[in-house]
Amino acid sequence: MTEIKWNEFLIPYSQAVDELKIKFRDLRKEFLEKNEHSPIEFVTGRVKTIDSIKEKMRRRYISEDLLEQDMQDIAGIRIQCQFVEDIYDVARLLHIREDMRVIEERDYIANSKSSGYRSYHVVIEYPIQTANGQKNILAEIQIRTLAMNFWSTIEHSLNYKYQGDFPEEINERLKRAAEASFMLDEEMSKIREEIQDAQQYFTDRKRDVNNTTEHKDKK
Ligand code: 0O2
Ligand code: 0O2
Repeated sequence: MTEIKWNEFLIPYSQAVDELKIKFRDLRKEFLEKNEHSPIEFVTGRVKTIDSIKEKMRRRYISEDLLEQDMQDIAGIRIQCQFVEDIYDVARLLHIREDMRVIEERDYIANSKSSGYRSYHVVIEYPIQTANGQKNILAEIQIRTLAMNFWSTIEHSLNYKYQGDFPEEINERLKRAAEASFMLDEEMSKIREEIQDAQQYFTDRKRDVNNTTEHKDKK
């Protein structure tokens, strides 16, 4: 077996992350332009580092031959939403798109992980136009609320420190924090309409102020 030329191997993944970030950020702009609530709040993305790919290959017994099909998150996109309901709206939007194909979904909101982790994962097949023609790659889209993201970012950094082997007390506190964050999401969902009305009011006022300033400047 020939050694993988990593930099070359990662080119289509990097292109996919760049393209998908632009597409999802544009989708948000489209909602705002139309004066509608955007289910997308923030979009980030990354290509897994070579070290992290190699570590996961060892941990999951993935051979080089099966890397492209068995490691679904070499290209990773993260979409943050205000409300839990938005997550399912984003998932629906992914299904109707013609520039990607949903091939797998994992609902860690309905079935949270034992760590307390909540998020909705969608694996897509995405075509990339390369110098040698089209190449279909897999990408993982993690859709979560701001509260879920807060919890998982903190837990992720603690994981680095403890390598997953948390002291019991921290483990318990993390689980309680996950519950608290879930309750926060539930409470926010209950007053969602009220919040969205307030946000609409705020946007309209900002627009009015901008229009008045523009009008004055023209005079
Ligand atoms: P971590 O792990 O959070 O410490 P730009 O497009 O210029 O605004 P840029 O520099 O390309 O931004 O980075 P962007 O879009 O902010 O994306 C990098 C971020 O991707 C990471 O920040 C994470 O927030 C996110 N990310 C990290 N790991 C994953 C993952 O496994 N899956 C997905 N879908 N997203 C991930 P950090 O600080 O690099 O990483
Ligand atoms: P990173 O550092 O985020 O890039 P596996 O990794 O084997 O457990 P699998 O089957 O590849 O899982 O996919 P899964 O479980 O749908 O998604 C794995 C990714 O989800 C992880 O990527 C994390 O980004 C995130 N994730 C899953 N469980 C947890 C958790 O308990 N806490 C946090 N903070 N994130 C989690 P990686 O590969 O771990 O790497």
